[in-house]
Amino acid sequence: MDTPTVTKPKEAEDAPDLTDGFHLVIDALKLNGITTIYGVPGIPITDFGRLAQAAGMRVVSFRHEQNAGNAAAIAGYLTKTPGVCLTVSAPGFLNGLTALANATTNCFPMILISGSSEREIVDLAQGDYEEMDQLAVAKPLCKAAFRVLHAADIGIGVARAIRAAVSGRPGGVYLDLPAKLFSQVMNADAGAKSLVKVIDPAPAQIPAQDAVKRALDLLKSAKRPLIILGKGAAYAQADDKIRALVEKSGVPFLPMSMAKGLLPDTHPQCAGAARSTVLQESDVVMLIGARLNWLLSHGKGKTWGKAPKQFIQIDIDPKEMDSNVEIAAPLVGDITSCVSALLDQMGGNWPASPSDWTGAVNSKREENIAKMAPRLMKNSAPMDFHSALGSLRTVVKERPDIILVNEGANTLDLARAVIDMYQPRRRLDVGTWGVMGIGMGFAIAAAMETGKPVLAVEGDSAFGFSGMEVETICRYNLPICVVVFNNNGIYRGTDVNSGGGADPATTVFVKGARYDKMMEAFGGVGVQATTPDELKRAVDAALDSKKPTLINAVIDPGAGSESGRIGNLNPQSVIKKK
Ligand SMILES: Cc1ncc(C[n+]2csc(CCOP(=O)(O)OP(=O)(O)O)c2C)c(N)n1
Ligand SMILES: [Mg+2]
Repeated sequence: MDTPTVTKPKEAEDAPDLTDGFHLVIDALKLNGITTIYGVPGIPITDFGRLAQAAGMRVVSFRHEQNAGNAAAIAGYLTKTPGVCLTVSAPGFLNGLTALANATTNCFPMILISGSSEREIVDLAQGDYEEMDQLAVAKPLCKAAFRVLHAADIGIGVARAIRAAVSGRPGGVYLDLPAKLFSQVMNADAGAKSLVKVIDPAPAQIPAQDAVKRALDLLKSAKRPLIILGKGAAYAQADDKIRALVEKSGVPFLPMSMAKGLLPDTHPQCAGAARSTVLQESDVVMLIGARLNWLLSHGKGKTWGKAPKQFIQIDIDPKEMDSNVEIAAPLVGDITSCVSALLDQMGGNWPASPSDWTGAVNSKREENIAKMAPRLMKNSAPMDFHSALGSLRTVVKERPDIILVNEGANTLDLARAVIDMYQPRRRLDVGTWGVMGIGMGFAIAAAMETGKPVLAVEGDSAFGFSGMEVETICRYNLPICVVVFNNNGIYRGTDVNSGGGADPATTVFVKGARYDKMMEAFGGVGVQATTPDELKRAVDAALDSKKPTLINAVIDPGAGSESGRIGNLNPQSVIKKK
């Protein structure tokens, strides 16, 4: 094909090629392998989104920044490349900030890029459009925060954001881009040279050999050893090595929620169904990418029983050690390097785990599984949590590759216990904060980043926090099946207003609501399911068709318990309830 000849006017030929802030940010992201942006458009970043799309990036528009931020965060978790969320100034920035803080708490690498208003006006508090000192607001809530004022610094600014997000313990980074920066012009050659490709953004951190030896000596001395896998272990993508370590040691393992599936929940060493027993009775506990925070009762108290405990902890952050209890064998380094070093030093004839202990754990596990089995098989209407989850458990067993997103209270705690996972990084949930609202953002990014079908199991309250994104799911035609566990409220749908007035109780919603109609409003498939059989058929159809689907699963409003399984954290009034 002939190349058309374009005759430029003489002045244009002499003029140097130019670039600007818009293009430099796009080029800097692309140079570092970032190809997707999750966000909401508006001043001053509307054209940035358009230009990024024109430059071949995937720019995914949401209905609310918090959901875009959650999408970016989980994209970072799934890919080990920072997920990027793009927002407008002040209110858009604040909407995204919850997701940034949540990402930081959960160690997900994410960059929140927000446009901001005129520095001169903001700093003199003269009342600019969407005025806010966003950098100052973001700083305490994320791992690092940067502002770029000159186009020539965009390359460095983006590079710093990327490295801060993924190196060491990953987390959220804020990048403040004032409106004026986008239209700043510079010579295109100088602009290209100013960009930085981040070399080795998350360098390996090799553990000290004596620390490895100390850890192994302690593990070998154990009579009742336990390995706890956290989502840090899942994030590491060292799946084969971790499996080799667990199997070579023969030690029972307990997966934290998002580490489920790192080794299958049906693995003979999995102690998930004997959680209380192993926490109480173990004597040496090796934590791999799991923190001793509230989710593990801080490593002490009733949950951990009376038997004296010694901890081995693998973590990339030295400050994590002794955060709650003494760590007898700290192993500081990245998980891949630490697990490799352990495997190397274990050698070829590591002793089997004491069989009286593994035998006791196994029989407890079998006993608990047998106890739960009949509850999962009831085919009744309305469903209770167990019978509905029994269906979904079969779906995941038959389709172990799908991604499960899960939030709610009973809907979360019971799904975690009932639905076995078989593959790594297939369970995405409320994480360290137990935050509601991650559902649709996580589901959308999981579908986009992995191309796999997603099953989002949502409490009716939980779903409400991001429910408007069903439009986004339909707009991008994503293979997402949302199941709303509709029990008419938060925890239960049966509370009454104890003041006796006309207002409903604080925890109940409209009775008999039809969430399935929301999906239909945007062209997706809506289904009402009242029995476990109907539920299973509808989910299978959705996953087969890959069509955006929302199933309103009718759950007995009286079936749930207060705060799911963490009701003990509720403070109690000394004055008796009426
Ligand atoms: C951002 C946020 N707001 C509020 C809460 C408190 N909260 C915990 S669970 C929950 C909803 C539980 O109801 P639902 O999702 O319907 O689950 P169910 O127990 O009914 O299955 C709420 C509001 C929270 N965890 N996060
Ligand atoms: Mg509910």
